[in-house]
Amino acid sequence: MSIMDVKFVNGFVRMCNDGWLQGWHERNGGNLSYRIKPEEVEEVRQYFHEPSEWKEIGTSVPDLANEYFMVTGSGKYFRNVILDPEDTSAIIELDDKGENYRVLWGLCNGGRPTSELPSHLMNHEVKKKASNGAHRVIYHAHTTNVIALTFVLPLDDAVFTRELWEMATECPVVFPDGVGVVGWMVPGGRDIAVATSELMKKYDVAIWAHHGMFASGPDFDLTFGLMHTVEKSAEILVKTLSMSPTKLQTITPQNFRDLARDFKVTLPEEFLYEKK
Ligand code: 2HA
Ligand code: ZN
Repeated sequence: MSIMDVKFVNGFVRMCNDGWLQGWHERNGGNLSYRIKPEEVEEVRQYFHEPSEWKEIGTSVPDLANEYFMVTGSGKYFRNVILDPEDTSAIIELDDKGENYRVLWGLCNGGRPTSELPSHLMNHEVKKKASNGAHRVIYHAHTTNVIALTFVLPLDDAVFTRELWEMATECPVVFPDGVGVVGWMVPGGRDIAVATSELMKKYDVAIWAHHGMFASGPDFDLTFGLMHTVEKSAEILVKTLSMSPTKLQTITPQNFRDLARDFKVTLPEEFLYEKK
């Protein structure tokens, strides 16, 4: 028996490797976090070492007090997670105020949790509330085609949502709430965490201009699938724009309304505007 036999640990490691294989994690790019269920904490407790010192998160997440997370490590490479999870990732615990964390497992050669820990935890806090506890995974990736689009499309939620929806019929079914966009900001700190978590109240996807994407979901399959679907749609848009600045035909607002009716999803009218 090893910690890799625990289902959520295995799922976490597999997702890191899947992201690496997609080409979204050059060098130490990207990070992943999972809010561990209480019964899952008991499955891994036997592997915990002496807790580290408490350290500041850099922001305050009171609604996550005393929760446990599995996170990737700062400066660690996604391509190495599958080879050595205990070096490249960690299980952390938050204190009773949600202001400090300590490491209970992993980062065995030293280091710290992801540099984007404030964004991850603030997103978890928002999505835990918005989903009545269902969402557990926050994933940040450097998705090539979405990044490319942030140079040529206006940094506007409605424009990104509509253009991405039009690129594949499944898109409005997979992300019916749309996507949010944050203009360029310094990564790693509280300000970008606040801006991102504000968008996460409304969306499951937030795009960081000229940087990448954040996705939230209840489990590894749905969250990876969401990232994959948005990025694939962006790839189709990049190809389409590369062939021609205009479309000869597309999915129309009425097509989206018909789809919404048959697939029983609600598509906000704010994204079904008439184009000029
Ligand atoms: O290097 O992706 O945003 C990790 C990151 C920072
Ligand atoms: Zn990044």
